[in-house]
Amino acid sequence: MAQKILIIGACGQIGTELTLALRKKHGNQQVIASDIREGNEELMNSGPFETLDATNYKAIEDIVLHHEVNEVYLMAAMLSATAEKFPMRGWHLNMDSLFNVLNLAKDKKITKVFWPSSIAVFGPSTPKTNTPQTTVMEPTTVYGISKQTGERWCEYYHNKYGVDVRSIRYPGLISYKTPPGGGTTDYAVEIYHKALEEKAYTSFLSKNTALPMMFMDDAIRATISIMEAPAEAIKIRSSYNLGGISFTPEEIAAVIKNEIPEFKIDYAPDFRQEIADSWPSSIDDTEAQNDWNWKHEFDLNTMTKAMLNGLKSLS
Ligand code: AKB
Repeated sequence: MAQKILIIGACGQIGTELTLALRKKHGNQQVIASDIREGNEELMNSGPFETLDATNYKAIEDIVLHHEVNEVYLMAAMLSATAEKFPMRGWHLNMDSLFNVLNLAKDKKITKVFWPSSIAVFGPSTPKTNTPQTTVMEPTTVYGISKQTGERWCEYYHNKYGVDVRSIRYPGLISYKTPPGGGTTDYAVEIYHKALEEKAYTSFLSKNTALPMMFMDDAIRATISIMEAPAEAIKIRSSYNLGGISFTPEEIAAVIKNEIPEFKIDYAPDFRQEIADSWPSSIDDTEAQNDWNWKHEFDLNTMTKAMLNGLKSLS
């Protein structure tokens, strides 16, 4: 059977690039983008689009049946900073959308599911550096609690109902094509925009806050590669740790300064500092390396060059 893919939340930061990458790989008509709002021109013009509320089971089912979809990537979510402001809305969106997709797979209406987890599943009692795959997990944010709960349900649906669900714990993702929205790691995207526009940036995290991060090209490659791996290679059905790079606001500013010598940074930590302080600073992804050959490519220097060149090419 030909692969027919539905991306839910296709117009967000990850969804946009994932949709375009999958369309390039499988053909434009094979990948249906869907979101509650419309996306950028490239996404809207390159293939089918459906307006979709991820919390509406019937609406997802209709699209799946109409387009004969067999694989779903569920990218819709409320991220950490926004979910702290709207806890019930965050919980409702993050959990209901996951159950909708898992239940479609349980009822054999689709055969494979990708669902993103996050480093937010970890909390202050987790070992902070080189955080292992299996460890203490006591998340303190609404978003982290929803992702940890989601992981348990993914594993449960796999064990009980044989659902082929695959997942990655994304670190902070850095990209220039589509802005992030409502995350704690968003400073590492904003900083590049402000460096080019104003040669200055005020960071909402303190200068020594190290967090795990990754350039979007690596994240898209990881997502497609876990989905393409043979089912028997995927030994973890909750979610895989995914390491990339780890840096602080001060370190990223120093690398930007190499490219833009006038660039200046100052620091005004806000409520997001507490969220960042509860998360790991670096991640051990040995299991992803062993099970499906994961290896990141971009470091802080190559990512900074790609971000600045990419943003310049868009302006
Ligand atoms: C966030 O900051 O909320 C996200 C994440 C780490 O999952 N980027």
